[in-house]
Amino acid sequence: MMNLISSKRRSVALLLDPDKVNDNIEKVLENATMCHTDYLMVGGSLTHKDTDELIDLIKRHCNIPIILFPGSLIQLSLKADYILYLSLISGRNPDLLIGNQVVAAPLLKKVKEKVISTGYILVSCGDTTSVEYMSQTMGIPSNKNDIAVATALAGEMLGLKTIYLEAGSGANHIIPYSMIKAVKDEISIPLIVGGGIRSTKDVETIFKAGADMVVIGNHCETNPDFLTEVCAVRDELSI
Ligand code: 1GP
Repeated sequence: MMNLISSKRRSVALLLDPDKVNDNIEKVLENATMCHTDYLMVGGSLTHKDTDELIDLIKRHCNIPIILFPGSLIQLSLKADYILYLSLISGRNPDLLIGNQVVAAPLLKKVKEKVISTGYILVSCGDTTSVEYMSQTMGIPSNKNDIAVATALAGEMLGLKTIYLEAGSGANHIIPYSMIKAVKDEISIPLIVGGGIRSTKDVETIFKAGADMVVIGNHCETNPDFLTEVCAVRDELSI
């Protein structure tokens, strides 16, 4: 299971927010399958729709593994193939650092093998994002690589299994190359990066900086071909 996010092979995850899923979903899944999308992530900052329902629907239409990316406790589902057990280690909101994890632990115990403990690190990349506002935490300034590195290292030494650098959905710009690289150079666990990705150049930058997995959300909703282009970049860089 731990090779889900392997440092040996780059991967692409398409983020599906249950609130934003519409009649197009079958087409989206067909396209995701065609371009060999590695994972589908399910979750969002303010989602209130039934996560189980979306996961069932996805499973009826494709075989891409599903990673739950819960924005809150009400999004918990045991039906996903993997569950990101997120601790918002860039923030100082105790509920998101450990409180919610305690509430969820007895339930998740049943599916321990699916759980991936994740150091979730917000980085401020422009205007305040939904995740910053909803979490009531500030992201790390995008020019403070030393803080990002120290935070990621703390996460690794606390025993977390992966680090997720998050600019926030719709961020004005991606997390800078130098920050991703600085973090990657210091940690030995896999690195996920997402938020504000709008071009293949962004994807290339993030992969070249050392990300093991990129997560794309918003931009695929308006530009369905984008996912194919992102997967092509992954493939080119993997040659
Ligand atoms: C996943 O929050 C991101 O890390 C998704 O961001 O919607 O901007 O791609 P976008």
